[in-house]
Amino acid sequence: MLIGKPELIRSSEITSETAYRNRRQFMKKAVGLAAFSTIPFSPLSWALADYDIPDDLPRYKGPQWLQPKITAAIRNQDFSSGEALAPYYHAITHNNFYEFGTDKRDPVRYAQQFRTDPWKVEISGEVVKPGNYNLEDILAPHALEDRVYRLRCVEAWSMVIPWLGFPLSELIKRFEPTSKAKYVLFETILDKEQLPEQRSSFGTIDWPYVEGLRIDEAMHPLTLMTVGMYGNALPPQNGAPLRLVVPWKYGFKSIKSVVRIHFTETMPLTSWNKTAPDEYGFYANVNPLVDHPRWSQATERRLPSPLLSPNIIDTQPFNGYAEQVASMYRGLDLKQWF
Ligand SMILES: Nc1nc2c(c(=O)[nH]1)N[C@H]1C(S)=C(S)[C@@H](COP(=O)(O)O)O[C@H]1N2
Ligand SMILES: [Mo]
Repeated sequence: MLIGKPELIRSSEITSETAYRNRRQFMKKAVGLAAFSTIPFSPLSWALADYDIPDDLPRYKGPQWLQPKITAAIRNQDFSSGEALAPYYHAITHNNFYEFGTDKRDPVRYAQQFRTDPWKVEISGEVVKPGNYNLEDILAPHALEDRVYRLRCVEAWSMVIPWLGFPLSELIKRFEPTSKAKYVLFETILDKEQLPEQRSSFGTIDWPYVEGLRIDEAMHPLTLMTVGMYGNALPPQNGAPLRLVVPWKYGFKSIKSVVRIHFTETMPLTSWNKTAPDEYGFYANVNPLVDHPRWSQATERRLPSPLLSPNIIDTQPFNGYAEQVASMYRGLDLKQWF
């Protein structure tokens, strides 16, 4: 079981500039070695957790009020697989955020002026305490954790990313869902002025982007609400200022720039499921045995993956999190409920 008593270390103690510089040489070696290492909690994974962010790349600071939270973030060593992290450059320049365009480079190109503060989040539906809250107030009681997760896109590429966030379950409990709250729906901001693709008349998605989880999935300790990555605030292209991360599901479930969390009794219609129901299911659990109608899901390209010598690895059931999550789907036909 991965979810145990976490070994708590202040994230800031090991992500400072000087630490980064001192360890840079050692890290380079460690990154090379780690590709061949499968030992989960070895000293290697410790070294890898020190994020290699080249000086010429932006670090997203986020609003002033978020800084103390980021600095105080605790590194949760239980969520470190020993796999090489995606270089920061890849994580912030190879994105799916269709509101900014469908090309992988569109989000980094067009999202830089996106306004992420002030930001409101509406909590609605089957909860005792609905309301329209400032993000700062939503986050106030939650300490941030630094967790490394695999992100597996339905397009068969993947990255390993260190997130800064807190369990969604902690947030949900505060708003007291009623007994009718069987599903949770998440909605991305709708803003034609700022999001070019929402103005386009031949887009594929019916905006706003919506996603959903069953309440037990939403309450699962792996399900993370994130506000940062690589020890910094979330870049706009990665879903600033508030983004869901559900590591055992295809990436499209990890909805970005969330403005609404809504509790319902019935299974919500979600964006990709509405767009192409034969290709994208509600559950979208990573499953190497159920192929996409147009391509295999048995393997994935782990980024970075050079075109001429692609880094192809086997896809794992539930993206490698089966031990923690498979029991939620006992009795469910995963071929039918893909
Ligand atoms: N609002 C919104 N959220 C989204 C998407 C999107 O287009 N719009 N794309 C999804 C898909 S398909 C993936 S793979 C991940 C990509 O996250 P990344 O760009 O941080 O790697 O975001 C998901 N969240
Ligand atoms: Mo994706």
